[in-house]
Amino acid sequence: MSTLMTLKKLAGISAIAFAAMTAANSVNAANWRYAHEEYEGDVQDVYAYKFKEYIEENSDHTIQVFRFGELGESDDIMEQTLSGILQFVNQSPGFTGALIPEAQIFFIPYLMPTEMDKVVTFFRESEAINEMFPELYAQHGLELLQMYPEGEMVVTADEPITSPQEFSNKKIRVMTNPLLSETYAAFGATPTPLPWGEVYGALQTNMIQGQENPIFWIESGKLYEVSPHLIFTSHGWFTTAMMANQDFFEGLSDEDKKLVRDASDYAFEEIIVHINGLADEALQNIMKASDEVTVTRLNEEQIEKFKARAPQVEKKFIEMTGEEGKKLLNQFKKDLEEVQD
Ligand code: 6CS
Repeated sequence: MSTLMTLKKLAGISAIAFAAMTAANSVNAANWRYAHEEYEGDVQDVYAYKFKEYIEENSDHTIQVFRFGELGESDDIMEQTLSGILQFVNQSPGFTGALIPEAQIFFIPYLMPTEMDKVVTFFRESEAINEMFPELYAQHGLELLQMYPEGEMVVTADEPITSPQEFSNKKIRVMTNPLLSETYAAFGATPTPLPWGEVYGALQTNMIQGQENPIFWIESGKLYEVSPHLIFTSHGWFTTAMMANQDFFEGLSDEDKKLVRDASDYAFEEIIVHINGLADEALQNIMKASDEVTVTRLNEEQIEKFKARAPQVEKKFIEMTGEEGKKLLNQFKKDLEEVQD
C-alpha cells in the first residue's frame, strides 16, 4: 500500500473511531440539575457557574443551574435534592441546621476569627470541616462536596445598636435553625425565624426590626432600603455548603466522582478570589445608593458585652447535639487555634 493510501486509510479509521467515541460519550453525557439560594452574580451563583464551567470543559456532561425562587425556597431545594429530583444543592447551614443539628456550630457567636485570611485557611485545613462534616452530612443522604465562607455577618436594624439592652423588644429575623434563635435571644433580642423570601416585606412592614447577613447580600437584596442601620458586631461569618444527593453520587463512575470533586475544588479557589474585597465594594455601593444608611462598628468594650453571652449559646449547642456535637466542637476549636497562630 502506498504511503498516501495508508495515510488516507488511517484518517478514515480515526474518523470512524472519533465518531464512535463521540457517540459513546453522548450516550454517557448527563444533564445534572443544581440549585442554590441566591441571585445572579451572588456568591453561590458564582460558585455554581464555576462548577458548571469546570464540568462542561472537562466532560460531556452539562449542568443546569437554578437560582433563588426558580424552584422555591431553600428548604424546597433541599427536599428536591433528597428526593433525587436535583443532583446538587447549595444550602447554607442556616437552613441545614434544622436537618443536621451539628451544622448549627457556625451560629455559636464569636467562635470564628474576623480576619478573612484566617477564615480561608480554616476552611482549607480544618479537620472538622473536611473530615467530620462529610460524615455528618452522609448520615442524612448527602455527599458534602464543599463548605465555604461568603462574608462576615453584619446586623441591620431600624436604629444603631451598641449593646444587648438596645436589642430589647426588637424582633430580629434569623434563618430557620433553632441555635441561631438562641444566639439572638442571648443577645437580648426577640428572634424571629423566617425563610429568605419573607425578609424584605417583613422589614418594610415593621413586622421585624432587623436581621443579619453578609454585606454583599444586604446590597443584593436591597435590605438597606428597609433596614438602613448597619452594625458590625464581629460575631461570625456566613458559611455555606455545596452537596450532592448521595445515591446519585455513589452511582457515578470513579472518573465522574473525581470530576465532581475537582470541579468543587476549582469553584472553591475561584470563590476565595471573588469574596476578597467584595464586602468593601458592596458597602461603598450601599453608601452611594442611600443617604439614610449608618455604619456602626462595635469597639472592643461593646463587643465584650455580646461575647459574654456566647457561652450560653455554646451550652445550648451541646444540649442539642450531644456527644457528637461535643466532639465536633472540640475539633473545631482545635482547628481554629491552629489558624490563630
Ligand atoms: O438570609 C438568607 O436567608 C440568605 N442569605 C444569604 C447570604 N444567602 C442565601 C440565604 O438564603
